Amino acid sequence: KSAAKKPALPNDKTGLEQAFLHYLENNLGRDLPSNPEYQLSALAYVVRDRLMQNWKKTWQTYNENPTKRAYYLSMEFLMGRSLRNNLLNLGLDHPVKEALDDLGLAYEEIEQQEIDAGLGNGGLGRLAACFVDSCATLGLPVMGYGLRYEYGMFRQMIEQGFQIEAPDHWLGHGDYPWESQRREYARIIKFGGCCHSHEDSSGHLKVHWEGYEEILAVPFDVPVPGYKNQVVNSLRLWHAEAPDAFKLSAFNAGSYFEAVAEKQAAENLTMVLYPNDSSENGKELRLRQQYFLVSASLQDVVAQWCRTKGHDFTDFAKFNVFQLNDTHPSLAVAELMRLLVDEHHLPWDQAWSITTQTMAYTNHTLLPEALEKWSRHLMARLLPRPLQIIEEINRRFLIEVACKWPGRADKIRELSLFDEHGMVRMAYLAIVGSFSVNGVAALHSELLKEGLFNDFYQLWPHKFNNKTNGVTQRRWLAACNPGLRHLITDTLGNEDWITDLSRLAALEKQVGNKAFEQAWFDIKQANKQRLADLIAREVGVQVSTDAIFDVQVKRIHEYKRQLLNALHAIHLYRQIKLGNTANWTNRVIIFGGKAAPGYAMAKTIIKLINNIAMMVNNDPEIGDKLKVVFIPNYRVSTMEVICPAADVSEQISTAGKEASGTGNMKFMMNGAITIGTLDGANVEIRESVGDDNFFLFGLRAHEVQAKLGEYYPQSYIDADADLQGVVDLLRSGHFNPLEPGLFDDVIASFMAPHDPWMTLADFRSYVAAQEQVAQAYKNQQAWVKMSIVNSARSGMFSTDRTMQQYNDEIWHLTPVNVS
Ligand code: DL6
Repeated sequence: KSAAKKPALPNDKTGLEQAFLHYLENNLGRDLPSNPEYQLSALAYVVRDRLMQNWKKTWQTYNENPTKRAYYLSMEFLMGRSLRNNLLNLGLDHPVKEALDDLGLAYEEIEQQEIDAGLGNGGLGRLAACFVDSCATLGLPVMGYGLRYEYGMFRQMIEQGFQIEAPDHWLGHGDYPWESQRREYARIIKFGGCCHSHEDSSGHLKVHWEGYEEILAVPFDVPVPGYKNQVVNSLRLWHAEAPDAFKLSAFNAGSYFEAVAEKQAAENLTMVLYPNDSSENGKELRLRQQYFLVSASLQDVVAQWCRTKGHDFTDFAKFNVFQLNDTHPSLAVAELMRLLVDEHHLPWDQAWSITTQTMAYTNHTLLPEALEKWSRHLMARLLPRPLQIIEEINRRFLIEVACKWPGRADKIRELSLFDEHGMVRMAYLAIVGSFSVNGVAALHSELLKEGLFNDFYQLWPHKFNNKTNGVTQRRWLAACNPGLRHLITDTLGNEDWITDLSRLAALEKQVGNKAFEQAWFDIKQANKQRLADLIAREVGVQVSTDAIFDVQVKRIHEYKRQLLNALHAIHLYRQIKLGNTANWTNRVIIFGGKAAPGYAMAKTIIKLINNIAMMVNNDPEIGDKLKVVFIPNYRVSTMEVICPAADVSEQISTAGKEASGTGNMKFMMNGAITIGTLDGANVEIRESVGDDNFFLFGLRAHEVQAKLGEYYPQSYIDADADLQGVVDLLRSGHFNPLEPGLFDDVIASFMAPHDPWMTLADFRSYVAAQEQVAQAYKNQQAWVKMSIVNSARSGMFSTDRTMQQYNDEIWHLTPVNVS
């Protein structure tokens, strides 16, 4: 109550200026002009104070109105920078800029000092960050739980065209101003040892997990403000430490070096984010990370429950729901059972009923190599008790399977939580233990039901649902595209679209309004200039903003088919060299993205793109007709410059492979036109904008499926002189004169009849769609219209809509009012 009564901190220009100077001078010991790093720290403290006020008020509101809460468990939260977003959501962006202006400081220069919090690989982690933003804006009592990796996603450098990885010690450059350590909520996590069972006095079998090693999970809380609603939710990130007792006993035993080494080993647990987005490599440390996250978070929630309810778990499921972000936290199913059965002595059936009413699982991939499996041996060594619990879950589940399909041993084999090699199928564990299973775009959710999880769908059709992804328009439009923000707000007469993106629909009335169209065009050109400056700075290539900015930025993966785009670049290059340039439209093809360090093919694709770029960009005959650039170290803050500047958004995955995509939504919102296959959320984007405002090409998902086993890449070459020319040029070594054989594997991959990505099958229709793009871009007025329509119809791709659906259909939380 005392917090609520305290006078609010001043948010006017003068008050902010004084607060800034106070921190700069008294806290950091610097006078103006100091360097921009100090300026960033001082400004962050000013913002933090204001967040803290609302944070306390939010906690107080939650505690005074104990309602149901949701917990978003995710191994990744790709937050990026926080300053601009926090200022926007607190409504401080204008006064802060004025205050800094008054002091002769440039806000833009200060914000550049902030290092991205890159605690995620790509789409899945960034989605989690958008989700928590939207939940706070909707006033939903949702807490994020993740890991505080000391090293986030690696820094990518390009040397001689090759990807080089460097560590991302994002915390090492100073303190992270947005976090607060909360040692009082630290938890002990157990690893190793063995289990013993005995009968208790009432004849019940009790299991003891003994001889385990302990690691301390220390939480660091990051504030997540809603948009101008005084709500500040929490993202709790766990950091691993050796517990003090452990250190003391080792030191006392005289094993100083061993003790230090073991302390180091404990802290290694949260040292580094695994940089694989679509394949799991079965590393022990990764399993440790997953269990650490799950156990710490569930213990936290259960302890909070016990503080008010003691050991009475009757209503636990009415007040708590856990959303599992992919299978990475699916051990939560076993861990909640362990806590309820072993530590709170609930009978199995009651614990199972609670668990299966509180867990909800989101699947993010159909790729078989990304479906996690953990070896039973490894689990037995590391997590003996959770493994026993999984075995018991499986035993009971297989009885259900047998009842559904009597006499079908094949079903028992196929649905067992353990595969024929003794690996635990984590997706199956998640499905069996959850009341809700969702995909992340309409097509993806259908494919899950039809294919991958069909048997489970037959068992439990009611569990399956779709929640099409989104992105937050606050970061991905309002904050990153200030020009468009102002035009939209001036045109619509208010900023309501910032919390209700469907309002953008009204922009469509402006199609045909010359002044509006001109303003729209001018903003895009200014954004293109900003990106051109970044390219000049980071890549050393001058690009003209009169050319089409044709952008593909995302993780480098064969299924995303950067290779198809690269073949198109070679095709355009070849056409120019052949003199086929009548009616030409200049184009800049922009790539960006990281390859998993162990993914050789993806790394060679990066090298190929860079070699093509080298050849194209240095040929005077090519000039401005074509430029190819690879922007190094693609991350959230680079996307904030890229997506407002794109004309064309490349979403060209093999149909049926991309679960949703979210970059596609960011581009659309900012007025880029998609060239894409019918894959993931592209399907819904196309439905929203209509066929005239989308460049469609390629095989459909069922066609890809039907071609498996009957795919002959050579036949496409034989039938297409352009493709033949492109492949011949590549094979001739034209792009690798000094590196013979370098691209042989890449060529072999798209020439192979078993190429699952069917790159050559889509080449012709892709080139045709690109020709339409080039012709359409010539008519600037028609292009601007398409751009406006794309943005105006992006309403449903806000995570505000997504989270509303999670809440209406899965969580059923009551929004809070913080005042
Ligand atoms: O749902 C977020 C994001 C989707 O937009 C992408 O289509 C999908 O590839 C990605 N999935 C993953 C999971 N991969 N694994 N493991 O990153 O999720």
